[in-house]
Amino acid sequence: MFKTKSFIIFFVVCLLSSCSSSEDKMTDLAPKPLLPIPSMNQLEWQRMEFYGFIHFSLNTYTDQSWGYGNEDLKLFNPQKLDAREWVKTAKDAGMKGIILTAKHHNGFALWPSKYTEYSIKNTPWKNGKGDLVKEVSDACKEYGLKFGVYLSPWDRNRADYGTKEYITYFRNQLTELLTNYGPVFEVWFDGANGGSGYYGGANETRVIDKTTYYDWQNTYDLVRRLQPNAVIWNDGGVRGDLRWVGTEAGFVGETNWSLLNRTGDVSWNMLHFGLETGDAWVAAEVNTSIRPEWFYHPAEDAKVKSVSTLVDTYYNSIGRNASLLLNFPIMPNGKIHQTDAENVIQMGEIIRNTFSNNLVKNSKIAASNVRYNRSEFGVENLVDENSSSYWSTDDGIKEASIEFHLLKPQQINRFLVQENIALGQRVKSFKLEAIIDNKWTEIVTGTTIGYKRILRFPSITVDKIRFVINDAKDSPTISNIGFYNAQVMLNPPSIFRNKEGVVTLLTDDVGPTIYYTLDGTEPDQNAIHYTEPFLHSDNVTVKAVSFDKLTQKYSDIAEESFEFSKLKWATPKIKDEKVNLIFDGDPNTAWHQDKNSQYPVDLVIELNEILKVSGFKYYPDQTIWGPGMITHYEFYISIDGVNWKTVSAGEFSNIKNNPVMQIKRFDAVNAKYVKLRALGDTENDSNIGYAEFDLLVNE
Ligand code: FUL
Repeated sequence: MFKTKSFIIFFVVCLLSSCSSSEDKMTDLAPKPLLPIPSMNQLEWQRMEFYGFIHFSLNTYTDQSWGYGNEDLKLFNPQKLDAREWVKTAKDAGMKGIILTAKHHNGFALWPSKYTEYSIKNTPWKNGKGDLVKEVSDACKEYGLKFGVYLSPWDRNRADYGTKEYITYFRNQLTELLTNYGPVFEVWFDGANGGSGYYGGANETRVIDKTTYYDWQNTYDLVRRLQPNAVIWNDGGVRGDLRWVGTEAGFVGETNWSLLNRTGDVSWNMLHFGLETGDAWVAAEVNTSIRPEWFYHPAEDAKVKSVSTLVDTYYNSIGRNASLLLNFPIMPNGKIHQTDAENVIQMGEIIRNTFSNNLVKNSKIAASNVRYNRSEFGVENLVDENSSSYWSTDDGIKEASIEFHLLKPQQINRFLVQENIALGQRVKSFKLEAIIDNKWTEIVTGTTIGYKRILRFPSITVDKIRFVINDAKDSPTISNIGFYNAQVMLNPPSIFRNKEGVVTLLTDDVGPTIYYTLDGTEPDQNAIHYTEPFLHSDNVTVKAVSFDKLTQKYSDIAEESFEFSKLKWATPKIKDEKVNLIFDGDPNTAWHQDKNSQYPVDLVIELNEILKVSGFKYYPDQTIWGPGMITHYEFYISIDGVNWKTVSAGEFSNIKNNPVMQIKRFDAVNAKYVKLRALGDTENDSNIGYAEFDLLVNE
């Protein structure tokens, strides 16, 4: 009986294969998918690579990062808003979609939701007749971009936040967003909850368990039903389709597996590097803002990420198997600031130019192994610009190399490689070698590849290069390879001075030389050649320029003036000498208060002269998710060190996810002593960490 059955199956299989097309044969010989693999939605999403975020709300009018939920609706009246302009900027930059913060933590809805009065319908904008979600989704349709929504689960406005009723409210709003505005490519559920809020007038602290309170599974089912093609982002307890990378600074780990475990705890390492052994496909999305903060703050107009920083962010996200979600903080008039728009468009242009000419497209290519010698898995697939064709090896072959012989020597400094992730992520480590001085020489090494991996290295001129896979989980399946020659980035150098007066100048690309002056004149090749940090503790203006020898071009000139020095400052109450690390001008070193201190925890600084102080800067310890970032503070000044006056108090919103420089300003006041008092910290253990502390001092 068994034999007869097997024979019939064998017969049917033979019959089918003899009638099958060559495409089917290819499938027969194709490597088996290495589980887990991405869903169709995840694949489609990954191919988008680059898309924009829009942060716009009442916060824009109150200079806040996280509104409490009681901000006045009358404030919202953007007079020059044209959503088409936002979308056009995104498109010009090379983005493929836009995600709008339809409701941030303050609960203010950018669409006329039926379920709340705290929405755009009760603002002066368009006499309450406006619907910004519609305007953005319509503009996306017009420009051919995809549209996504951010809906904050935490709602500081709602009286019922924390109860079951709120979950119904949340799902009602989600239903409105996913029903009335056409296709949505991504739904963003922010996990933040800072506790305190207005909550309909209760003005209290409400902390929920983000893994259980929102009953995610049913919310996900709702999303799948209403928008079957959308991917879900969630940094809460229940895995979505995409994962946060553990930082908002704009980079993911160089090793980046698109995998996590479906259940169980997720550590920071897992977010940042993925999990090689993970049982679910949960790809990485790098979310970052073009300015330090997510919402618009006029004080950040000079802090827009430069073109070179944006290009760097591209390599550190899309170039590391992640997507890039780049945020535009909208100004109160409803526009994207010109600098932000110009920088992102230039960045897009640089990326387009860099990757427009694959220097190995017409080279001779040979691989150490081609899967069963079949041309459908041949090396031609690597340069055919078709992401579903690929090269692969026989089963069981996990080490391989591919050699490229160029027609003539070429200068290269970028390498791009893609796996055919539809069959799973496989490569664990690889390297590049080139013939230099007649022998194969290692140029650069890498670990994971995934959807896309780009490596940067100093320019070399070569005619023979090889890509070597050292190890893979299974036969590698590579869909695309490219070598490129990117232009050197010529940006003005960054200028720093520490407490001791040591000045450091930095460029952000390998290659340019720096020249500087200290006498106010414009630097050029005849100025001082910068080779190492130098001492200058007096009043001084440093002017510096980057210079590219090859093209003989200069960057714009950077200028920084240093007036007063922190040399005189002291912290008499603190015995630990390491406290000086908070004045050393080095953002990578930090000092921590004693873990056992009792709240409030004070940092008292004696200035030893009277200064006119109009604000302070607190830079938290940059160890990612390191202990003790201050969340709530009070700031005091004093003339005698005995009588203190409060000049500023409040919260450092979102400091854990985005530990940027915290700047607080107040009316200028004379001070000989200052005190930064911590009332709470991110880990609740009073082990407060400070990387840098500084004052804003008026003449
Ligand atoms: C964070 C939020 O708290 C920020 O305000 C911002 O919306 C960012 C995208 O996510 O967690």
